Amino acid sequence: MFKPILLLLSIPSTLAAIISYDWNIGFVSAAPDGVSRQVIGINGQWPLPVIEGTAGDTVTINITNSLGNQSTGLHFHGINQKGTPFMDGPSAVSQCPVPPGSSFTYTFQLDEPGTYWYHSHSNGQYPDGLRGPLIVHDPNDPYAGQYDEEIILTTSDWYHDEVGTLIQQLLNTSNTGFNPPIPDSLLLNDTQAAKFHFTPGKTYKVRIISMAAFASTLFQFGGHQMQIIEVDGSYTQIATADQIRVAPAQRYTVLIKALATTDLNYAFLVALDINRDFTNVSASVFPHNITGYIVYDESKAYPSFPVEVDTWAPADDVTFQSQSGQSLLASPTKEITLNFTFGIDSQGVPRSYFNNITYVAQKVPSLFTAFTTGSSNTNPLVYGTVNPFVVESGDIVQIVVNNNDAAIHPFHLHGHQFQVLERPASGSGAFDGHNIAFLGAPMQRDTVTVNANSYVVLRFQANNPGVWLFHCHIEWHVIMGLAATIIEAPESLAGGTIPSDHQSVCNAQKIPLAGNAAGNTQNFLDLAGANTQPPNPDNGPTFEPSCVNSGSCDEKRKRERRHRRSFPVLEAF
Ligand SMILES: *[C@@H]1O[C@H](CO)[C@@H](O)[C@H](O)[C@H]1NC(C)=O
Ligand SMILES: *[C@@H]1O[C@H](CO)[C@@H](O)[C@H](O)[C@H]1NC(C)=O
Ligand SMILES: *[C@@H]1O[C@H](CO)[C@@H](O)[C@H](O)[C@H]1NC(C)=O
Ligand SMILES: *[C@@H]1O[C@H](CO)[C@@H](O)[C@H](O)[C@H]1NC(C)=O
Ligand SMILES: *[C@@H]1O[C@H](CO)[C@@H](O)[C@H](O)[C@H]1NC(C)=O
Ligand SMILES: *[C@@H]1O[C@H](CO)[C@@H](O)[C@H](O)[C@H]1NC(C)=O
Ligand SMILES: *[C@@H]1O[C@H](CO)[C@@H](O)[C@H](O)[C@H]1NC(C)=O
Ligand SMILES: *[C@@H]1O[C@H](CO)[C@@H](O)[C@H](O)[C@H]1NC(C)=O
Ligand SMILES: [Cu+2]
Repeated sequence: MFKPILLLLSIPSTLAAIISYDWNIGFVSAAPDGVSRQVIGINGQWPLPVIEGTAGDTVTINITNSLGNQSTGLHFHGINQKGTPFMDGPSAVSQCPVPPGSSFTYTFQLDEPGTYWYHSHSNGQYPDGLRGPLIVHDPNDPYAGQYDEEIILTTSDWYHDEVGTLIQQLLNTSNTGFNPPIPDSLLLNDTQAAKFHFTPGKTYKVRIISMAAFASTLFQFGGHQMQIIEVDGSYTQIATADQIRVAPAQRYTVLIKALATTDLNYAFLVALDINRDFTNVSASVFPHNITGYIVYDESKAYPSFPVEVDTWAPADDVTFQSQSGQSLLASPTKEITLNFTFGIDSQGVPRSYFNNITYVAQKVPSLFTAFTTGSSNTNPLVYGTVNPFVVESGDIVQIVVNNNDAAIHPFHLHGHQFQVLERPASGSGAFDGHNIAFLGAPMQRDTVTVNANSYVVLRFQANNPGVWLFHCHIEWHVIMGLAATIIEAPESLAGGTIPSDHQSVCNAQKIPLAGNAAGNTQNFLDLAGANTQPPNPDNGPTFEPSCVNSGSCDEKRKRERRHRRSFPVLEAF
């Protein structure tokens, strides 16, 4: 039904293909857990199609926004977008949101083999269903011959309310406990009845993808072990595990060997982990479990008891060794420390902060600011309140996240697979700056969890010019502002050309394409008019045509806010 059109290019030395998709994005009704609701579908279908190709292929996706009342956009999570930073997808970072009625074409190369996914990166939209798998096959697979078949298994928390409603509860002045919306259920492959059919003697390569908005999922297969071979698009040396914990946006590819006989069928348990901190057993709550089955013989009974797990002690990914053998990157030439906290802002709204700054989307998408502010683009000031960090080409960048919250959070960097150097236990406090020794080849991935009241140390080499978000992948925390912006090699971004599709969708909404964060093309250091407060109310993905007509949503919202208030407003906008 979703068969991509394959056009083989006659390039002599390679067999790279162009894989084209034509996607009409619109609401459809679905009931994956028995409760019917409106979800965001593609070409009238949900669950969504798989994007699939081989490393080196080019993907082109023409999306048409038929949602009617929401803007949209797509991000291809884990794809590095080398040379195409304007195809990364986050609204206000590398593009303007695509308004209802508009089309937009994404074209990019599948640069590295592995297990990825795509999702909306526009105003917290993906929990309404706009997310699906993205698989890049490997002609030079180091594990070729060690498995017989491949299976995708997605996992996701699920809500019965739409994102817009959940955002109103989240960003509510009465939400002083910073409570995220709690999921209503858990889905496996967008159903609650996932089954593997195994044949004795075969080995299965299972690509586990978390498309969750909030909660991690814990996996244990009855009677079968997992051999982990890939995390987030980076091969690992084989790591054997009975349990894994898959945080939102993470992927684990595991080999599972079928047993020798068809005597029994087996269950596997997937538990939604909404723990504030899963290492604290007394705080353990698993409100949603799903039992799936490994079926050898349909005519035989399924196990009558679900897998019982007394203790979750999932594999520690920091102990994995990268299969690439790439040793620890040399001492950092650029260090970025991000202290993460929650707090109430001057309007009484709960927010999340890096170094006391909550991310505020700007008028001009940050990448276009880098393109159009000449040599001033090396000055973080021109980007506005987006937590900008400028790194130079070739820098060895070390990012430290100090998590001052009593829960685990998954952090994701666009544009790179970073090395994970150190992630101590909960309660370890802030990183003290010591030199890090690492034996062998550190694991690389694109989304890493940080334990409660603890830290993580990451490293990557600045070899991919672009503007890349670094953010918590709990979607609710992104909405609360937990994001920073890496401005990578700005000197090679200056003068960059904004593709015509981008120009059209920005122009259609009167969003400026050039200048600093405020759209000032004369004086790049004059930030007057830049957004300094997050939108309040935050209407999430809702398209606001009135903003377009008045030229600026920000101006319109300010007016509304002033009218609503019956007391003097002291903060300066
Ligand atoms: C994308 O799809 C829309 C709607 O079908 C169509 O009007 C438009 O021409 C397509 N764009 C490209 C580049 O194919
Ligand atoms: C999950 O869905 C994918 C298609 O998205 C399918 O290929 C796969 O077989 C399904 N996995 C299971 C375990 O049913
Ligand atoms: C904000 O929270 C209050 C108290 O819990 C509730 O009455 C109100 O409906 C909430 N507002 C929204 C928009 O959800
Ligand atoms: C563990 O969780 C319980 C229940 O939420 C809480 O009372 C206790 O303080 C927590 N312990 C630690 C060490 O965080
Ligand atoms: C889910 O599974 C875990 C592990 O076996 C168990 O502790 C928990 O009670 C289960 N929760 C529910 C609601 O069944
Ligand atoms: C982050 O927190 C640590 C520990 O409290 C502190 O030493 C450091 O100065 C803070 N860094 C920033 C950028 O705020
Ligand atoms: C952040 O805010 C806290 C509390 O208001 C203050 O103690 C701290 O100095 C601030 N840190 C920075 C880096 O501004
Ligand atoms: C947008 O339209 C869909 C489909 O009719 C509806 O379910 C949803 O509630 C609407 N959203 C908003 C914010 O109006
Ligand atoms: Cu978070």
